Amino acid sequence: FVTAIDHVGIAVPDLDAAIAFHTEHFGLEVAHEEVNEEQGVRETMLRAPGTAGTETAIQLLAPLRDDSAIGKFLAKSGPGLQQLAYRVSDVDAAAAALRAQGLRLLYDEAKRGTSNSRVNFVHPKDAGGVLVELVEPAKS
Ligand code: V0V
Repeated sequence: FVTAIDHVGIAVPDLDAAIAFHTEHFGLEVAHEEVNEEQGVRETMLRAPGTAGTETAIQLLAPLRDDSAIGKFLAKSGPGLQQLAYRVSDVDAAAAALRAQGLRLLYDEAKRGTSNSRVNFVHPKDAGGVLVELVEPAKS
């Protein structure tokens, strides 16, 4: 049910500094920015030039609050890779299939993700130490 690697998420303490780093050193381009209050993040999607929203993105995640998922991650692990996100066509079906295989999903119901996507997560302890996000993009 995975159709693509949607994005890789990096926890950063300073979003503007991280955007500058990835654009200046690697030539990535800012594709999207938003604040997700529920998740406690300010986030930016970066893409390689010319990939027009189809290729894997880099998601920079800065905390709005110390007690958010990213705030806690930064306090414990410091800046760095925080999540791997798989694109799926139906997040509810994907979550149900993985639950049936014995993996723990973080949410009973999918929550709102970037650009009105619907998201859920596999607990990192059930996925080889990697926080795996499942992303169902908004229907265009
Ligand atoms: C925690 N652990 C991780 C981890 N976060 N391991 C790998 N990758 C991560 N990102 C480890 C942690 O070191 C502990 O290991 C263990 O998991 C349990 O940690 P915990 O202290 O019990 O739990 P917390 O409070 O650190 O929470 C971890 C979880 C939390 C994964 C439950 O971060 C969460 O709810 N994440 C989902 C939401 C999220 O990440 N939102 C921000 C992005 P030891 O010490 O026991 O060995 S929002 C987003 O991606 C959006 C909007 C989008 O893409 O659209």
